[in-house]
Amino acid sequence: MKKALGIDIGGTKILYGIVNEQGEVVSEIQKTATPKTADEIYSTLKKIIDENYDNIDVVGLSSAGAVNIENTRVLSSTPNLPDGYNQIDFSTLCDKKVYVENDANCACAAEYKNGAAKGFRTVLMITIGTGIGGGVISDGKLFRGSSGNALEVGSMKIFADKRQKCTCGRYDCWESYASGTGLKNCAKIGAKEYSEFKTSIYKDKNPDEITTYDITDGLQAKDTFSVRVFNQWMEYMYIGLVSLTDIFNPDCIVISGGMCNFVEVQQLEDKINAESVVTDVKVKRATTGNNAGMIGAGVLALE
Ligand code: BMX
Repeated sequence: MKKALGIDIGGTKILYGIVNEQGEVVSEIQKTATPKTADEIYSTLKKIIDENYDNIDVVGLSSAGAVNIENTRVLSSTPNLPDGYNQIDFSTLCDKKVYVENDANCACAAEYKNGAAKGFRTVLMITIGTGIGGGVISDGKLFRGSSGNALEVGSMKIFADKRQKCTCGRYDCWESYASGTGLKNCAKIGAKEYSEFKTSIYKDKNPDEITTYDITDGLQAKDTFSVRVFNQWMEYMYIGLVSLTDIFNPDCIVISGGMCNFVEVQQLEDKINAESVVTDVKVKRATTGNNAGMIGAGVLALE
């Protein structure tokens, strides 16, 4: 069976391991801090590939950002990625095939091949972290769109009246309401609008300084302000997901990413099935966890 070196380039760490065609990790998983410059990222990747070269057939890279149709470059130039990152031609890293794919598309492939969506046919995967990414597998194939950037769902507009500026510079992107960053934004607005703030454990905090973690901690502490903020956030999550369900008609939706443990999966499933045109969709939490990008990149590179 052929093997890929799967590498997940994250904002803080680069995670890597060898993956087979079944999406199983067949080596030790290793990690190293993500360097701050594009040049250093390139040389770190080169070193990792050189060390594993003799044991692999191909290399798969997972990265946040839009990827070109040839799967050789990351085109986005959002503040999350260092200057020059979008100039890197990853195919020059070695003489074996090097395939780069968006992190959410990789997570979708990983969940389909060997995770929560194994056995389903049409899978919508949403990853909720700093931003929101998405991927769709339709009849076993990743849906890529005309230029390879389908399912950049974090950029989907959910209001038309320019209520909130997104980190990308545009207005009212879904991720500015329903990501980890979105939860912080919901808290900031809620502190001004909800009477519960006056009795909240955070009442003395500057609303601009309430963090995502404050709200998730507040939930555990049953702080009524945090609960209301969280419910509003879940509502934003839901309105995006119900529309995506109507568009893609998935039989399974997988929720992954750093925020997935806080999402009420059963509640989402019940609401989506009650209100979308499509019925009988299963909503599941991802099972490949932090390894999703690495596994998915490997699996896709081997296809
Ligand atoms: C953003 C976008 C997507 C990515 C998603 C989740 C960039 C840099 N990122 O919408 O490509 O899939 O965030 O990324 O353009 P995460 O880093 O929040 O997991």
